[in-house]
Amino acid sequence: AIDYVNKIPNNVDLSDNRRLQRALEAWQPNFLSWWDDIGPLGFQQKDVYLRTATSVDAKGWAHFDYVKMPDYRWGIFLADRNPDRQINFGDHKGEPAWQEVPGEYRGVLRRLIVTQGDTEPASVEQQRLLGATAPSLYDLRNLFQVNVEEGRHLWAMVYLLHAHFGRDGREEAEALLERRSGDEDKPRILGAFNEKTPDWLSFFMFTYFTDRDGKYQLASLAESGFDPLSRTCRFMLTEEAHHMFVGETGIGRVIDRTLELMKEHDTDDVSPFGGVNLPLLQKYLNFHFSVSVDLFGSELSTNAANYYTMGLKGRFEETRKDDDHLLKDASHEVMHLEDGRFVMRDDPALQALNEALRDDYVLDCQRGVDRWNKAIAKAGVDFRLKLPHRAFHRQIGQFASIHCTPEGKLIPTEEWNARCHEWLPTDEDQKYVESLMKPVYEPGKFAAWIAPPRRGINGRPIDFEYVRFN
Ligand code: BYC
Ligand code: FE
Ligand code: FE
Ligand code: FE
Repeated sequence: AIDYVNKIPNNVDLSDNRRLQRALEAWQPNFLSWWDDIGPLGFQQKDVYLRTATSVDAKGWAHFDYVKMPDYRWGIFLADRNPDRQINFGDHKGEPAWQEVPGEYRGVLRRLIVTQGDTEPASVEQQRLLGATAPSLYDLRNLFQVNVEEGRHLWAMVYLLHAHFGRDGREEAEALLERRSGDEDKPRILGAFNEKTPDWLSFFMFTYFTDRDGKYQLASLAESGFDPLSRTCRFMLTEEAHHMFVGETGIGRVIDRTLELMKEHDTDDVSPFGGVNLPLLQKYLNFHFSVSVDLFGSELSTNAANYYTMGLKGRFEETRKDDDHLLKDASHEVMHLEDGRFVMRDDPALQALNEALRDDYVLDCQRGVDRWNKAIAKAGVDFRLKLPHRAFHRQIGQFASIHCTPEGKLIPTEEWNARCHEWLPTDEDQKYVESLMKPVYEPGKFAAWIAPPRRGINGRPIDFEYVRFN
């Protein structure tokens, strides 16, 4: 059960550890002032119909009620401990899972936790202005639900830093509140988290593609031999599912509305009617997919091999895989560029772990694209959305130095410069999307560019007052 009496809600018996409790209570006001400075603009004093965790088991952990965001009970929730848990891969396979940080891996583990933690507040910063242009109260509420949960994910990592990394950990926890998304001097650590999320189409793409990186990274960290990290990631994953739901259904609803307008006006070009054309949607998809695949790191990485061998970060669904979980002799097929052509080559599996995780991720991304395409096909429209080639528009890894089309045709830089506007959103495209972003705050009403959802939140009707403008 979760202790909500404590200033910091938790299920880790925080009140038994006075030192830790005091350290976290000292960090808490800094978190709140960060939230106040850079969290959702303009809605801090509104009542929002939010979900709060009441217990960490799969059934009925959620409680829904009106909350003002600064009063959201951010806290520390770890999935239940399995006392028999072992390390399931790498050099320490078969040993009992660590309850404390192994001294020799301290720096590496801290870095992994900091990198994970850094993305959470970054996304809140990126989404700060979106409340001003929400397409409905339903969407506004979903945005804020995602925001408060990303705030809680920061708490999850800060708890680990404070509880297990002493003074270095406390300093890193402060630094997590000091970096800023997109800041020239103090940027967030990973590329995608310094991009802008200026409009709701970007927000839905972000929650579909970038939060899904969260799913795959958290799932890999949930395999960690460091048990507290594993347990906190397991609970975070239950929250992550809603973020990806917001993305998939958000894009699906944009498509539904576009198809409706295409039919109604018997045209492919719905921009005169305030809709999002399918080719424009494809450009947004190309951008968000490419910055998100970058988040998996280089195709071949000694960092990744070390994380695995040390037992710190596993593979997606590690324990379901039927191999030796050491991978010293295993290989993995990786795409390379040779003599101007893309070829598949077997590489050592340990070095190729980033790429293997990216493979899993790309397959998962494809599933939603297939569902969107089904709706498009059903409407009798001859257009299909496609994930771009994985070498398209990359900044990280071996493809960062080349240019190729979304179909995977290598092209020289001059051609890229002349044609990238065909594949990525231009200033004009962004201006058009921005022109659609007019807020709709009347219960049950939706902006003209997006269809209503099939159902409301927690069994409430679609025209429920999800955010109260009191
Ligand atoms: N941008 O050996 P490599 C989420 C750096 S999302 C900038 O290939 P490695 C969320 C790399 O740090 C999940 N730099 O890297 C979603 C390294 O630097 P150093 C976030 C990058 O270490 C939505 C160098 O390049 N969680 O939760 O194997 C909303 C060499 O690269 C990038 C995690 O990422 C990049 N994209 O892999 C809210 C999990 N990629 O050492 C939240 C923790 C690489 O040369 N992180 N670099 O200075 C990791 O597991 C690893 O750090 C990475 C990178 C997979 C990200
Ligand atoms: Fe998160
Ligand atoms: Fe998320
Ligand atoms: Fe996330």
